[in-house]
Amino acid sequence: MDVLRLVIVLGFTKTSLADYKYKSPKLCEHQLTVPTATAYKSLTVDWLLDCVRQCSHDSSCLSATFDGSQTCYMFPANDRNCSVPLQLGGSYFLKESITCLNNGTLNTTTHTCKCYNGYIGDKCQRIMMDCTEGFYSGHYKTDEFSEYLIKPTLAPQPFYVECYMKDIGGATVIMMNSKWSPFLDRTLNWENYTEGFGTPIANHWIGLHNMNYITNSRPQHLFVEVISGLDWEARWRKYENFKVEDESTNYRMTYSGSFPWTQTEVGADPDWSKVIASTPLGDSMIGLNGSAFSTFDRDNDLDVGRNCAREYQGGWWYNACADCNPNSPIDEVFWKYDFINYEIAYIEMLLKAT
Ligand SMILES: [Ca+2]
Repeated sequence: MDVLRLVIVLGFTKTSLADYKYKSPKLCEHQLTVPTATAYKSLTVDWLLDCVRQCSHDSSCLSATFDGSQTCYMFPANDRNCSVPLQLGGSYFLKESITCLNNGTLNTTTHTCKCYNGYIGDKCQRIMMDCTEGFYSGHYKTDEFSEYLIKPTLAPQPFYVECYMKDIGGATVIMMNSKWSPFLDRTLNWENYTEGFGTPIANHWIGLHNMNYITNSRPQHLFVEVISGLDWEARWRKYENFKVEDESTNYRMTYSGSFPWTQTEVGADPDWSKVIASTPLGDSMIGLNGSAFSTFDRDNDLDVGRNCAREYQGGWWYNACADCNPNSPIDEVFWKYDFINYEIAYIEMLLKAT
């Protein structure tokens, strides 16, 4: 290979390797003839680019040479001193070190980035669209629950949510109302429910805007968890393909089906290990499918004689009115089926992408 061809090959190589993870070839500035590394693999390739590709795909390969007889030698060491011997006309390249973006940290053994705060990708270059994507990216699989940034495809800006990672296989929390946080204020109005209130981990509502972005960016199932103060068991119910439409419909809510959810169903999902009561949650959202959202100052319910939101002291998809009332001061919260005589201590709703 003459000098001109080498330059052409390398120029093309740098461009073509843009898709490869972190790694691009770097020529040694000088060439010595004393070997200090032993090749662990050699193979015949047509030209330098093929050698570079082979090395890029092989996690053990940290440097390689391509000699004049079309042999690619791979080395397990990143020889910064360029001491690997070269035949006349051959070339030697190194994998460059990885740069982790957005405060990601590099594992120098595996040469991979560990991302934080909701960033994902090989270089932590992108914010996850929801918690489910974050879970399956592998960066957060061992986390339990915490606050993360997400950016659903349709959202103009990223925003913070609480994610359940370890136990639920990546679920985005959209509301929580419990007796262990400050009570929800009964004066919360349309603007409050649209924009969201509270903070993740404590009592909060992520806002109808954000629910619209998450549920329209890709299909999501809604999980409702209710814990009673009587037996302290967590009862669950699943609403498939839960969707919140935009403001022009007053954030109309729809779902395709309602299902009891117990540990039996959980067993079908290998990522879901949270202990859930054998008694499922009843369907207290019955009759609400297709309802618009109402607050005391925006009565969109279907009972012309009543203002359900004012009467129930909360914001919700009331019809006429509802068998559940998750968003009022906790002592006013109810979930009629099957909690008629139970005092509810905790209610939480999560979205998991399908
Ligand atoms: Ca009304």
